Amino acid sequence: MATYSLPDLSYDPSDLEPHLSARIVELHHGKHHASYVAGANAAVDKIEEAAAQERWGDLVGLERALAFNVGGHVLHSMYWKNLSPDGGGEPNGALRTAIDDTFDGFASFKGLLTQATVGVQGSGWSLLGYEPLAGRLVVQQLLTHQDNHVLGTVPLLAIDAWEHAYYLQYQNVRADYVSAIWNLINWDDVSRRYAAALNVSL
Ligand code: MN3
Repeated sequence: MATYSLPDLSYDPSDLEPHLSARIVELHHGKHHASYVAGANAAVDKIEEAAAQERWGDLVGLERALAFNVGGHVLHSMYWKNLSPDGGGEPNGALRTAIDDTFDGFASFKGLLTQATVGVQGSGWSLLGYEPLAGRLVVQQLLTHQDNHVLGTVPLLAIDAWEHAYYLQYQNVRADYVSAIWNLINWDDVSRRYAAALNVSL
């Protein structure tokens, strides 16, 4: 039995228009995300096989494949929930207070996360996360799905900066995609993740 499975979207692909086209969402979820799910299951199986056959030299590549594919599955599973047809605007409550305290206001935070996303070199993601040791919010920039991650940080909001996330609609202008994505952010989902993250200790 497969360990990982592709989650359904909670909305129709066309529901994120005009900010994200239905075709992008269909391909991104049905092809790209699905490939990371398949890759994650394959990596789990191959590590079991390698261990059973004591092919230890295979572990370096297989562990890399595990981190890449499970990372992709985690990030995309979050991404779809972080977006909503009813999203946009600004957060409120405890998350808003933390953003204001940490980043000197929502506008400054939005600028930082925007630039972190636009500035990813090649394929990667930006994240708003909660770092439990300091007990503070942090903006991160991931390369591919896992490199550059601040270990232990609980991701709250993940923005995909791979070209497949926007190229069909925005071509090479990643900044226009990032500008549009702010209209879809599901702050209720991000706030729920923040409340849960506060209970994490390292
Ligand atoms: Mn993607």
